Amino acid sequence: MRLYCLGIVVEQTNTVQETISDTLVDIEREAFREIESVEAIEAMERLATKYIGRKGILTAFLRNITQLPVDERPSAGKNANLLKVRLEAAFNELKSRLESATEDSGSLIDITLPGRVPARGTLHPVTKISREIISIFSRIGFEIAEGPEVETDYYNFEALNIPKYHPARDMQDTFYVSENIVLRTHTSPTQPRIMEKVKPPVRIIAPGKVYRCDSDVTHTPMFHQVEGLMVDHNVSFGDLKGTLSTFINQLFDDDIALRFRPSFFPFTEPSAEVDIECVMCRGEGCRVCSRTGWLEVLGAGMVHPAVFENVGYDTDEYTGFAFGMGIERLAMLKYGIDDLRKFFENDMRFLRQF
Ligand code: 2NM
Repeated sequence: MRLYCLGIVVEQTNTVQETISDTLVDIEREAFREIESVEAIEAMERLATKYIGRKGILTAFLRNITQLPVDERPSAGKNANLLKVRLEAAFNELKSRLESATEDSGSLIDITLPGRVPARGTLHPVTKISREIISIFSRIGFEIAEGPEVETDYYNFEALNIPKYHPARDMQDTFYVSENIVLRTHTSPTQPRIMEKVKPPVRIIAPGKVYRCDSDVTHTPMFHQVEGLMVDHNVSFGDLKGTLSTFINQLFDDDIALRFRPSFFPFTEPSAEVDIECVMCRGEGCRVCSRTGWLEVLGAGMVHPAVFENVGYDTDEYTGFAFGMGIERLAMLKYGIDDLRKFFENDMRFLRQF
């Protein structure tokens, strides 16, 4: 006798019973192997039709049972029906799994899409130029010093030889927190704080925020300064000139002339205002330098003996120079920014350019 199952003719070499159960086992193994590789509903439905559909393999098997000896038909029919139940369950389970995968497909990650680049910030021009200034002075042996922005009257004024009647002490210029506490009006107070702690040689720059009670087109109540100080045996005005000239040439990446004009600061003697050759017109005269060919960017001088006495330095042994400058002003010149207010507006179109 021959059984036509799985589309192939199974030769009956063993007993009929063995052959039938072998065939069902083969059908089951083949069905589950196929089920495992199905990835789409359509393929699953074709598979269900193939095995348990009206013209399917299992249906054909059941129909052929009549060809078996009568006493073997019940168990063959029972086993075939049990297999049909198992396959139906498997197809149902597979179907719901495929359907939920389809519903979820909106949240599936398409790894072939180009990545989303996170928005990156840029350094503020004040940060950028501050780092550059620090880097230049570091290379010529200066260390970085920092002090508090909320400062005592003593360090902000007294230690720096700024007398009680000095206009800088007026409420119009200084933010007073209380009678003896101010928002520092310059970064200079950092210097007596350091000098009190360390003996010469001293070579420091003090960058940071300063505050003045002043606000118009060319003044903001907070701005940035860098002050420098060098104290040692035999420090001269010539050392000051060389240091500032080196600094300016490196900052503007060019050979730029410097001009020292006599001036006055309570904490230096002699004092000078330092102009640099206009970096816009190279001294020709333009709108930026008000047709003078020069830009005033620094204040400087030899540290006043009164300042040294306040910090306990021996004025017979040591001399020193100091200088100070506004960072926004240097950034405007270096990057060609024409309006101070741009630094504080945080307009992304402006900031992104740095
Ligand atoms: C300036 C101009 C000239 C200065 C002086 C000192 C100190 F503490 F050593 F006395 N620090 N900074 C100084 C000197 C600052 O800014 C325009």
